[in-house]
Amino acid sequence: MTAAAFRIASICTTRLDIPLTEPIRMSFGTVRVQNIVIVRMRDHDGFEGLGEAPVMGGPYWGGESAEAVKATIDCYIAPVLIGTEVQGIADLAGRLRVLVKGNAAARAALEMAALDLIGKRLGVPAFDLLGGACRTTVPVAWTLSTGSVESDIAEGERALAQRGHTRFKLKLTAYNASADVVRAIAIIDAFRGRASVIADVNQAWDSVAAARYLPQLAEAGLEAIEQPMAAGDLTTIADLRRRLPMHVMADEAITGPNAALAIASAKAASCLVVKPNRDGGITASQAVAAIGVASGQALYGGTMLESSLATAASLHLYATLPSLELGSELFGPSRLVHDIVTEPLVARDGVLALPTGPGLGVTLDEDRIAFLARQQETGA
Ligand code: MUC
Ligand code: MG
Repeated sequence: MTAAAFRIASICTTRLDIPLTEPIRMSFGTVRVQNIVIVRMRDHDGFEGLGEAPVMGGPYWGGESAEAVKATIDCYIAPVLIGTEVQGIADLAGRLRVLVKGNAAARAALEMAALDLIGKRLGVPAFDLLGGACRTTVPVAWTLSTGSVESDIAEGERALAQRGHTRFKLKLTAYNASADVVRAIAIIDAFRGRASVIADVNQAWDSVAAARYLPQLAEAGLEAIEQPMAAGDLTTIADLRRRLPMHVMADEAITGPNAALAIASAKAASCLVVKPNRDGGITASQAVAAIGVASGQALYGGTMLESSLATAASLHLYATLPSLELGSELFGPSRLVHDIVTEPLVARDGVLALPTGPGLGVTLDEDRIAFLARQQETGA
């Protein structure tokens, strides 16, 4: 039995729906309510590890929904895991990959709970279990998607002044690429010299739109374009990337290390978005990051609009990566009306500070969770 080993006594899941302070308009739809599934994993010594699967409103960004995450864990994974001994997160992640196909968010939440539990058992922060911290703070980009240039720029000024963000992420739409480009260039110009701008199309452009508009955005000084075309199209974007003086980031195209390897081989990106919720867990994201570094790509710490619980887990991972050239976008806790921990992780001076307590280093706000669960039940 390794020092990290423990025996699972119980696994319980709770689904919470948390409104956003402002809707986020993305090419696949507008997210107004975040669904999260909280996982509580307990061992026989009374320790409890916490995990979270965030799903933005439903199976619209990726293929999972909160209902599916909860059902997969409750009906298909927990009954198999309860009573068994876990040697560590690599052991658990490997068993989960064999046990179920897909279901990356569900697997990531369980692995996160095990990481938190092991850290609490050993009295060490998660980053120490992941190889040690290379940085104690992680930069955070702020997402601008208010629906108009004027309000985007106004919100960007507030984010810069109040929280020190020096990178903005724009969400582009599916239906009006030319107007999006005008909006992006206006925002790039408004913050030139004070903040950089990246833009995420979430797969919505075809090869003609990409060929027409990406050079214009590069010329205007966009720092990076994220997933402009369909996840499966590596050849078109590889051809474009060679001629673009800006980062091309892969996000939805990455479903784990194998996909990261295919992207690296095709030279279809110059930056990989690291995202445990998408990759099936932190150990899978560590492999994605290693492939990115080995293939000379930059790294960016992605988000799925997590509460401070899963934000903490991503923060521990991103702090241990050997490089993180474009920082992260861990802004979820600032965008949810309610958080579920006692001390929310909110950026100050444009960065998030790494929690240093055992495990993930955050404590659930049980009263807040009970309030949200009651509100959900009564619809009040
Ligand atoms: C993504 O990068 O596609 C979640 C929030 C946000 O700003 O972007 C999405 C994820
Ligand atoms: Mg993205």
